[in-house]
Amino acid sequence: MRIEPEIVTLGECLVSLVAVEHGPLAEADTFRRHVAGAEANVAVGLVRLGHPVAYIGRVGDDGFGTTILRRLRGEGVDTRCVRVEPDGGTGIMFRERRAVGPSEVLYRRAGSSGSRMGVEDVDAASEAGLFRNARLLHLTGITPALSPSCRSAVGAAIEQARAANLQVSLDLNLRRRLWADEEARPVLRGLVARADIVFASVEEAAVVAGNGSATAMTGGDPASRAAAVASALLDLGARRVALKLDAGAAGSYAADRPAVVVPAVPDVPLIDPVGAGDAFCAGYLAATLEGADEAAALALGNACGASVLGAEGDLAGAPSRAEADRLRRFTSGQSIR
Ligand code: KDG
Repeated sequence: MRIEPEIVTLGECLVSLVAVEHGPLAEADTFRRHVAGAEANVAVGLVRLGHPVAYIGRVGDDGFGTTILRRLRGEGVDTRCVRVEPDGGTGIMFRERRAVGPSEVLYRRAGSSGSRMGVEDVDAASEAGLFRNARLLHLTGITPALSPSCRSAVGAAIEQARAANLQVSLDLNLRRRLWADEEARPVLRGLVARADIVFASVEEAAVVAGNGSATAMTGGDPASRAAAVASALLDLGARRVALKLDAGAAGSYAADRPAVVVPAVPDVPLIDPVGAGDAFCAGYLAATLEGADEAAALALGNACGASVLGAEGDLAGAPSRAEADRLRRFTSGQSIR
């Protein structure tokens, strides 16, 4: 018997080849294969926490597409609306690992099957009944950056979600290797205006919020900067805003009344930070769907993010429910602002 999805998401799932050794990409000669893609990471994170997810997208009819499908299905993600393109190719990314500073990413995804998703994929998902009993549509700012057809697919998914009374969550996930801030800003602002829950780092939120909040980025403590950009996103039309402070290292912030700050899980060994933001979204969304308040949702998000930091790969460290609940105990010291 098929379990109906509670969450629907769409995007490009890629194979990520992650350097085994730390150092610059130019020196990397051995890579390990992982499944990646922000929405897929959130999907796996939610399923591991006990919330059924359906994924909409495309992969090529090649070995990497098979890897992705096996992984998603093995995790229990509903892939009935993932199309395998006979004439396509699965997107690939290469990722170096740095002990210090940000890691470089090399995309090989232009024209990939994932980037050829379009409105017809969303229509097919609707006809398959994916939206009928779901509660939430999760989107990221990566998908509209991939191609005009992907951008239209995101718009169509929001329309389907609205018609079926789903909430919409959006992680800004600004990817500067895919588009310039000037192109991204109006598109992401339009999506923020239609979202119920918006996730972002403070820096991404400032870019999307526009000039006014650039000033807010220069002064004050992290929570005041978070408050400034969160209020800009709320003004754009978002109903709830959850921010990662210092990429999650300083915890997270929700623009509630009053606002809530929950510190990060302390002393987490940093093996691989990529995917931690997606795990944060999964934890926050799971808790929210369970009726938790903002502080509890941030705490579960922080716990899931911390778990991903400790494992190589974009989704490998996403915790089970029991693991997340254990970690959550270390992140409950909330402060109210
Ligand atoms: O959030 C992690 C993602 O960035 C990663 O899994 C790959 O989706 C990805 C991207 O486009 O960079």
